[in-house]
Amino acid sequence: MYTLLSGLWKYLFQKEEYFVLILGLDNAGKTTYLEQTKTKFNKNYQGMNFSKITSTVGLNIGKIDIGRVRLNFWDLGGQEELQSLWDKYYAESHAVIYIVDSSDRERIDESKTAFDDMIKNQYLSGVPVMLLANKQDLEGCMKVSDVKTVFDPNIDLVGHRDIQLAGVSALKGDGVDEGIRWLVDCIKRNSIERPPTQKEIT
Ligand code: G3D
Ligand code: MG
Repeated sequence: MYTLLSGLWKYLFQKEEYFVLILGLDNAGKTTYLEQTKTKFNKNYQGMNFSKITSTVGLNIGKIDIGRVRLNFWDLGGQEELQSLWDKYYAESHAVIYIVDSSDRERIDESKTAFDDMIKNQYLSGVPVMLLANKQDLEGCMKVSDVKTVFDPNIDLVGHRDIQLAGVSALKGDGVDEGIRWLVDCIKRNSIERPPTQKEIT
């Protein structure tokens, strides 16, 4: 009886809590993407004025609930000197969203190098990765297929995990909803390897 009741209690009041890292070079659009995600998934979230977003020095956090899943986001600063902090979060993370500025051809190789460093890290082994070619709304930006060409060569570093590349506009919100839902499915699939923490709804 106790098991039954506690099972019911869990079903009604507990969420499965996961942690998602948002990585990429500075100016890629990470904080804009987080704000857009919160705006889309949190009914009561008013959202901040996108033009007020300033460069992230420490860490932005945010959370959304999708059914019984709670995603906690960590949006880390992308400047070179801050990239060394990324790996402190790897062991605790259930997924990575890696954001590329498709309008910045000059830094695409730099972004790829940072991506390779991230993806080969043993503490992220098997963790789902969503690679986003952001700023697709800008005329003349690299197309998703161009970004794919740059990011493809070291695909063997990726290992056995769910990974997808998609085009988005964090500013306009295009592609945000579908991407997050894809990621939730992947996170759930990988939850035997990386279980969630259980949390009571507050
Ligand atoms: P970061 O957190 O990765 O450093 P930000 O990046 O979210 O602070 O965004 C950096 C700049 O890129 C911002 O412009 C922001 O408005 C812009 N940006 C982010 N996503 C998009 C997008 O999808 N399309 C376009 N056109 N711009 C985007 P400012 O001018 O404020 O520096
Ligand atoms: Mg930022």
